[in-house]
Amino acid sequence: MEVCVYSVWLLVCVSVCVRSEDEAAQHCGCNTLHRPRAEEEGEGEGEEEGDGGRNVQNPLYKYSERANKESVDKEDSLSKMVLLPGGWFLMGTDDPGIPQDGEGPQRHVWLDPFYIDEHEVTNLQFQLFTNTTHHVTEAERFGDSFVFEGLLSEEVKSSLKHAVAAAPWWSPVKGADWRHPEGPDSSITHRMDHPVLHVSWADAQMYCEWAGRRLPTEAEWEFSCRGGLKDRLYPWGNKLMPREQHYANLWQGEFPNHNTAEDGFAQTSPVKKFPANAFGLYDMVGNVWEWTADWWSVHHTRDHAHNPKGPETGSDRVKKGGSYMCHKSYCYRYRCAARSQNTPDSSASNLGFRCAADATP
Ligand SMILES: [Ca+2]
Ligand SMILES: [Ca+2]
Repeated sequence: MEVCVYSVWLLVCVSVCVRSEDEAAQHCGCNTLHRPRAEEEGEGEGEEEGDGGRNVQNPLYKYSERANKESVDKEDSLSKMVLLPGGWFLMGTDDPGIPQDGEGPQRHVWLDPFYIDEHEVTNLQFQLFTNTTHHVTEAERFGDSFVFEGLLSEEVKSSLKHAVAAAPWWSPVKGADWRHPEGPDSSITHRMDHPVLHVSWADAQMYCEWAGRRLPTEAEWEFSCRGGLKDRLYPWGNKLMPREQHYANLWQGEFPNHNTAEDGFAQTSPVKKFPANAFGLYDMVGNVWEWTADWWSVHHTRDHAHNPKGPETGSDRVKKGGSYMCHKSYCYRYRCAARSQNTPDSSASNLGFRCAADATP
């Protein structure tokens, strides 16, 4: 039984699904965070959508074109990339932790060789991008973004009028953006090596384009996560904590009220703080969720697929890997087969990205 409740916060209309206890155990609420669609606000008529959902009227893309013409020495600032061989691999699972997310069925997928960033894009890297291109993120343009309430100062908390019904740990916070992850009174000064937050899908796409890269497809991301292992839960195997060691920045304790931070971090961690997988990739699960290029669908077949790119169109984009907010009791999504979604203009304090690139020109 699922009952949907709609609450309005300023111009933000958030759909929140109140579920049975078992279903609630699988929802951290972060896939329900979205901004009002154009038709909800009666705006946006005549916008051109094309090129895989890229809005060609969006001024953000003009920044990118300009940036690409500029001679900027950015190579040193970009993430090191790992060349992966591709080939056949098993995507998804026949033993889904969260069946309604479309984790199954398990299917044979072929990938051509590709490159992928060894870690999530950091604040320092994103800062060079914005300094060079003067890119303004969607959160900055909208003037707010979603923040996990447990991270907010008392002052910001006292200014909140509404939390998200049934997921009260999420609040749209005015002035929250990638430079101010917990609202106007916060900063990233001491977190330049942490993953950038509050970036929308378009922001992520723009960064990767500026870097001469692109977002990974969901299949590429999952291949990367698996690190060459077959049918395992995590990038390192099936046991969450081999030798009692933490392999990812997740949530320990009782969600959402008590994070013991046993792994050393109550919120994001600097990239590369936890062990790499066998491909040399860091934080594939945990730390922050990562946008992928694909539109969201929960319907898959067992048909063999070559370089799948997801549905032609959709309303949400796929994100992978879970975040520092994930706990088995609430968001068992820190597995390679796990997946979730957000509308492309969503941004939040646990969502980032990394880039990929073709191996052949
Ligand atoms: Ca943690
Ligand atoms: Ca991650």
